[in-house]
Amino acid sequence: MTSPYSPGTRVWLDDSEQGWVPAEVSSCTKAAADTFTLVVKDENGRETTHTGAGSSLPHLRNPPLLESADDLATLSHLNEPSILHAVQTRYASRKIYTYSGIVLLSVNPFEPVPMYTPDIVQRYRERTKGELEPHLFAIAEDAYAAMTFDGKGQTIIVSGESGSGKTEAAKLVIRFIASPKTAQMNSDKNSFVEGASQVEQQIQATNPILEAFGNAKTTRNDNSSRFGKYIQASIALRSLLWPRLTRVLQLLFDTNRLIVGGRVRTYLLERSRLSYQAKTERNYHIFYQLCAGLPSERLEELGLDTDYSKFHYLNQGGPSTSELSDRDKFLAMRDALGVVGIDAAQQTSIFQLLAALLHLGNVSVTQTRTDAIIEDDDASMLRAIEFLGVDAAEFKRWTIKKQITTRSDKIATALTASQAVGVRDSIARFVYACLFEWLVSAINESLAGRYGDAASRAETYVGVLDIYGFEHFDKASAFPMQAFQLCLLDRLSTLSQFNTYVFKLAQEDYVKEKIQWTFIDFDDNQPTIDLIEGKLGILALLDEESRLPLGSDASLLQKLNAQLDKPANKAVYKMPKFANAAFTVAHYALDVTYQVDGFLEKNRDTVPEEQLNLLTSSSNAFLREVFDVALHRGSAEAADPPSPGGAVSKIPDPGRTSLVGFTGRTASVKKPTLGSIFKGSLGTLMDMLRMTNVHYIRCLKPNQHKTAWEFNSLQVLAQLRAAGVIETIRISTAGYPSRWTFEDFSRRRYYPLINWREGPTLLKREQFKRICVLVLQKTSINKSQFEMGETKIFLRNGVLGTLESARTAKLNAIQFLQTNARRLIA
Ligand code: AD9
Ligand code: MG
Repeated sequence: MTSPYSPGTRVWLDDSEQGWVPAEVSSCTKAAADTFTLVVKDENGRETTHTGAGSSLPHLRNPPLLESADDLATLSHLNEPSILHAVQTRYASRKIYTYSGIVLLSVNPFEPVPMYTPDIVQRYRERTKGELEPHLFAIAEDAYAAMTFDGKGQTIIVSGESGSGKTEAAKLVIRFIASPKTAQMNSDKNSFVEGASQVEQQIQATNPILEAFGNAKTTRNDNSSRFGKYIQASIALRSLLWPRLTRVLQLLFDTNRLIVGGRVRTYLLERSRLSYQAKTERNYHIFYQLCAGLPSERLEELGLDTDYSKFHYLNQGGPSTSELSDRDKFLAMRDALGVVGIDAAQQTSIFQLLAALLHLGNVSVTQTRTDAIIEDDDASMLRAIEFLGVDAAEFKRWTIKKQITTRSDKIATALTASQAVGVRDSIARFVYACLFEWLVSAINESLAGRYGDAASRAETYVGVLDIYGFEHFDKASAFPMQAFQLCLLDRLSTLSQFNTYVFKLAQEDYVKEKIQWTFIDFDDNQPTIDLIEGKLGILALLDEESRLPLGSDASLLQKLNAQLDKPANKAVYKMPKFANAAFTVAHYALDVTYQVDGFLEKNRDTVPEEQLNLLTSSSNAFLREVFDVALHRGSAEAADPPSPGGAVSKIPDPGRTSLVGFTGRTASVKKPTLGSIFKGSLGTLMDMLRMTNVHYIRCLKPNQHKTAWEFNSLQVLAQLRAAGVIETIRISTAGYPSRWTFEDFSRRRYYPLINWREGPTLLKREQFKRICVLVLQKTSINKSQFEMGETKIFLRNGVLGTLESARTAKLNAIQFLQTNARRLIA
């Protein structure tokens, strides 16, 4: 065996600080059969000796020309150091985007970059992906083109850890799609595109609203999304019967992209933040915006103050980012509310409700020796109940007492102060979650659009999925938000490999067709998915325990261990070594330890029945409407998803299970727990993703301090690994993305490529394979680029393009001949 390591060969050496450093081979000697001894000199002239075989020797480095390739899939040496190096070199020259096969990698610049100006938008319109520098606009355009081509819905999945740039990317994609062809995309991120149609403006207005109510400052990100979001722009096609023709027509005649509506779906808003924030974090932006932005007389009416530190729900965390930006954001947010049709009166009601929650958090609960007490004249309580429109005595009663129903009687027993605070906070969280639902619903009503003449057109959509990021270094995860995100990633990684052409079935096809093939192992996440979502999986057990009156975290853990700690789950489920109230799940990205402490409480997260009755019969008409929308959204949508018709109505609705998760007055309906909402949302979301073409944007966070243009190799490497980037490229370059039966390939498609004298005159079944070979010879396709199976021909990436060009050229030539021949005869 010859060595690929001749003197002068460029290689990578392991380095504990940078991951790898470049080096050059000085000499290579054969030690044994396949074993070589290399002497290698690094950049600083330091020599080291390495003996080994195959992959235990240093990784090969790519030729300089390829080192910062646009597309990692084109690297001739596809190894971790080369991939990392390419991304790093590009980032150093201010190129934040890199293709990685079908995935776009995006490294956060942490400062504004001039890459999204109107002329750049126009430049990426109607260009195919490889034509220009990698960009998220190219992915958006690719999705748009795919949609107009076959009418199928498209989803762009944006993923990455917290603060990596998902939300910014999602916003830019939506802005690209929802702006007119001649858009003047404003460089100010928060203003609308000039010349955008009403519905385009409405789609863009969803951002400042949802960010105000659903984003907050965290340690990782000053504007961290605390909910998952799928936003779609519905686009009218002229005709679905002739999709190709439509594309041509649109290129020729259409000056406007026919955005006819849109829709937002949200997932699992983090509710605990409403009543508790860590020292360095904040509550939802909206509260600070309100205090900074409302005129002083309105503040006074609502009992608010620019000094928000008076409020318990706002003073546990860190300071406001800056009052100025909160005020500006408030104004932008209020304009946006107007754009989606939430009028001044409704805005006033929303602000009043938010004020009510702040006062609620200040209700002081004390305790006698055993029982909780709230003073009758507690000023905060009086304000809160006034705004909430509920009776003071009743409200107080059911905050400090709980009702127990026995067989014959109802008895009210006293709560402790901390239990009463728990009730108080649960009300605040519940009302806020309902308000968020109401907002989403109001937004969707306005986005459902007034179709006008577009109603008669077939319709499809491009959607963007922006999920909350987890932190790679957080090994202990919070339930349910981060668990949801991780489970989604588990599912997506399976889906992405599914989409990377070579998945299990494909490999089985190779075997069936008896082609030369070494099986490629890839992490199959099914065991983890089953562990969590299976019939007797974690979520099912959690739900069962939550429904037991005497259920507890400890007995939940016992059940989990009894059920799941078995040899079959060895790789995915672990009990902690020490007597810790926790369990560990091996997710795709990383192993996460879940502390069971408070699991049940979080899963139930319910407001006492008596408080619910009180709130839902409030004298505040707006609040009643909020509950009505939020509490009935689940059942209403299950019956008839209010989608804007056409192709969209066939899509299962992942928002069907209401976030609030309570079906209101129908007593017979079980209150869904967070776990079951979680499972439902995940399932329907996956169903929808499967029905669409999926495109991927993977965001990377280059450092933990949010410093512009600082690249920490080890941190990026960890993210590339967790995201399966390397794995995905490896699989996609190893496989055969196109496969045809001999008959389809020869008779149906490429017969014109062979000379009629060479080809058999009669196309018999046994001759199809021979024609395939002739076609490939004729077009000089290298032997390494295809494989012949028993009934099918398998082609490597790119071969089909060559064949198609050859075919078009041949057909044109034939047509030319025919035309001239006719002319001659005539
Ligand atoms: V989280 O999971 O919601 O906590 P994201 O969404 O991944 O997170 P986000 O998009 O909010 O991160 O980006 C974090 C910050 O990075 C932004 O507030 C910007 O300051 C910065 N950022 C992200 N993308 C870009 C960009 N394309 N250009 C300039 C950017 N700055
Ligand atoms: Mg975000």
